Amino acid sequence: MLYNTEKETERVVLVGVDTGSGEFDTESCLDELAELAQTAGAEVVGRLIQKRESVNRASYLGKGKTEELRAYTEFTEATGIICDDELNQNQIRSLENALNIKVMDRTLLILDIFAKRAASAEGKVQVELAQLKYNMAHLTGRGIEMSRLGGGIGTRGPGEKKLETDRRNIADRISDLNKELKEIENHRRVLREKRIESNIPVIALVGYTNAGKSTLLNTVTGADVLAEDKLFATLDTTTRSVETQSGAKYLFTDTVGFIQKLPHNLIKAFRATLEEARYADILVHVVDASNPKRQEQMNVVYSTLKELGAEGKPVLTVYNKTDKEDIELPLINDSKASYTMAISAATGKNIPEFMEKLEDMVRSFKRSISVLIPYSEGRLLSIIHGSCEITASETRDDGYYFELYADEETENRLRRFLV
Ligand SMILES: Nc1nc2c(ncn2[C@@H]2O[C@H](COP(=O)(O)OP(=O)(O)OP(=O)(O)O)[C@@H](O)[C@H]2O)c(=O)[nH]1
Ligand SMILES: [Mg+2]
Repeated sequence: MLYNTEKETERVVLVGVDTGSGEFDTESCLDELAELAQTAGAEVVGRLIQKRESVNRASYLGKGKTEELRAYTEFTEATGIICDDELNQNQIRSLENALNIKVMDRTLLILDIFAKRAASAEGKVQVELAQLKYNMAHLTGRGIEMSRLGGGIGTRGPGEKKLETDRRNIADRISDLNKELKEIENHRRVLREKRIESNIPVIALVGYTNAGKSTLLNTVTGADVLAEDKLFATLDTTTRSVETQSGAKYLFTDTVGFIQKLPHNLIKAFRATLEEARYADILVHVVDASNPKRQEQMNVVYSTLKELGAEGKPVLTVYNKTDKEDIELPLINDSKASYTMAISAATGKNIPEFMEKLEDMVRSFKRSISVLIPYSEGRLLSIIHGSCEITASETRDDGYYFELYADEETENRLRRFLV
């Protein structure tokens, strides 16, 4: 079989159905789809929206609209279309037959971007698994060969490798990948347990894609995580430790951004990565305040957190990018958060206040106590240094004196020495 190795830019028409429901209006869904398409390397040459009560189960669009789309794709010399909703097999086939060009959907596009960006072994396994499951569910035999192997977007496996297309081999590969993923998850669990044992508070940065999570991580920790004006710049979790001005230690974890209609297979495949938020002590919800759809994006973040079982954690919401001029005011308090504030990760505006607020929140699960540890109990010092925030210390005749913030468990262990 011949493969097209030339890197021709795919020219795509974006297609949506406006049913009048959903968090976002259809135009802004397509705006986002356009960004996704550009991120994947395609050129958007037009868009078409059909208003109808519901999506057509058999053909996505109605008959007349499909005909209009055919004329439009010819006129714009499009090489493909991207539909805003995940298409079923029948819809793909029916559109392909009518249009004779490549038919893609939002899910495929996101998978393609993820495939391009996956860098770690874990990320690659997760993406390939999600892609193969997508292929299994959507295309059988002819479908894959006919429509997907022509080069361009929507065809890439992780690291530019060719995706398995034979149905039987796909099943084998999926089972291998699942095993690999199990091992990776175990490894991650061990790391997580170590972290919990160390008793250092874990802060997870969550938020819509492109909100500025990685920029905030870099600003706060001096890390060097890729931050880009692209959707899904971050695919792997990065954890960095930070020491605050007052000497408290925290672990900051950057995570994959959320997006509306995040493909379910991807959520499943990326569960281990996304789940980091579940094990955090505090969630920092980073919002792009300059985005006109910020409220809708916040809602998506909360519903995704719910799906991941990470709801109910203490949340600190930060309206980011407030250095920009076109911010719509007022920035209302996020009712789901314990506290809301405005910052700029890029310029550093309000970052010291942000760190102070975090410290307050961490301390609010800890109590301030004073202890006098006799010299004979020196082994307790490692517990104190490891898991408490020390605000004052002194060497006295009868032992070591500390004023500190301790969690309940540590307080119980130190109970005998309270002063
Ligand atoms: N003006 C301004 N731009 C910012 C600020 N914070 C981040 N950005 C820009 O916003 C874009 C996205 O930032 P990232 O830090 O990559 O966003 P992210 O949330 O990690 O995005 P993903 O990893 O793609 O989910 C980059 O171009 C940043 O330079 C800010 O405070 N002000
Ligand atoms: Mg990022």
